[in-house]
Amino acid sequence: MALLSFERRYRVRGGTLVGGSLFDFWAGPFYVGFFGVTTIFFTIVGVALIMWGASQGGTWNPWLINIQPPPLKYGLRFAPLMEGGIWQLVTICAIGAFCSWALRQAEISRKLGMALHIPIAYSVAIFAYVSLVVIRPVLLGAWGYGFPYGIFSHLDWVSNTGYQYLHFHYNPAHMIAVSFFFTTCLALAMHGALILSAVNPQKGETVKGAEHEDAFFRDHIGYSIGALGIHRLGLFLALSAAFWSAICIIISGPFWTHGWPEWWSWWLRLPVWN
Ligand code: UQ2
Repeated sequence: MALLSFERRYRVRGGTLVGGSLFDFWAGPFYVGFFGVTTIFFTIVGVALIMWGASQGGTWNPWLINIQPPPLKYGLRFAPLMEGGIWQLVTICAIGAFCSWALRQAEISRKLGMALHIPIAYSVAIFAYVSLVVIRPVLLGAWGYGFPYGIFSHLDWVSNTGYQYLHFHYNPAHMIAVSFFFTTCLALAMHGALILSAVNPQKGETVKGAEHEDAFFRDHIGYSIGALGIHRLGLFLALSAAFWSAICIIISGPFWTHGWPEWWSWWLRLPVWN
């Protein structure tokens, strides 16, 4: 069946959260919807602002373009455009575009009668971004604590911010986040390898099913989490990685101002050592 004639069965009306049937149509393969319009709007305005900021920055070298947040002295107020105001507007556009994208996912899910796992998962990524450019700057009292929009400049920001806490890898929430990132890789590597080994056989071999997949892990480690379970685990691991990343930077400054290695002195002070 041609892709589009197959898709047509799923091009159902309704499920919109805003705008009723006004934007309930497709542009080629893409569902539009109210939030498709707002996504395009915020993206075009945001990219135009970045281009404008870049044009004032003295370089078009893509590695070096840098849109900086305002100096700390502006606190949580609007700054002049050339002193971080562009960064503030770009941040508003980015959050507008990301939230529009999540709400468009929600409309498509509703339209198809599906649950909201995808928009909820994507929202955790938005939360991680918002922690860096809104939550932590607000808790610290200045937009200047946000990270700059530029390839090298944001790397410099991450390095400098890490060194402000002497050794960021001692941050316990950072440790949890890193562990979740690695475990996500482990789980996806196991899952990808298992599925390919079963359903993409060599010539002459037959495709295997769930029984083989379960049997492999029962034989190997005495336990199979199951076809549904591995996807629940994968989503949990990936969302946990993003969530603890957000936590590890929000607590750095607003809730802990010393070096992170020092945080562990509670361990040395445990009365059990007396
Ligand atoms: C599994 C299963 C799958 C899988 C994988 C497993 C049939 C097709 C990868 C094995 C996964 C286990 C035992 C969990 C590992 C735990 C961590 C924290 C990485 O059993 O069911 O479905 O893809």
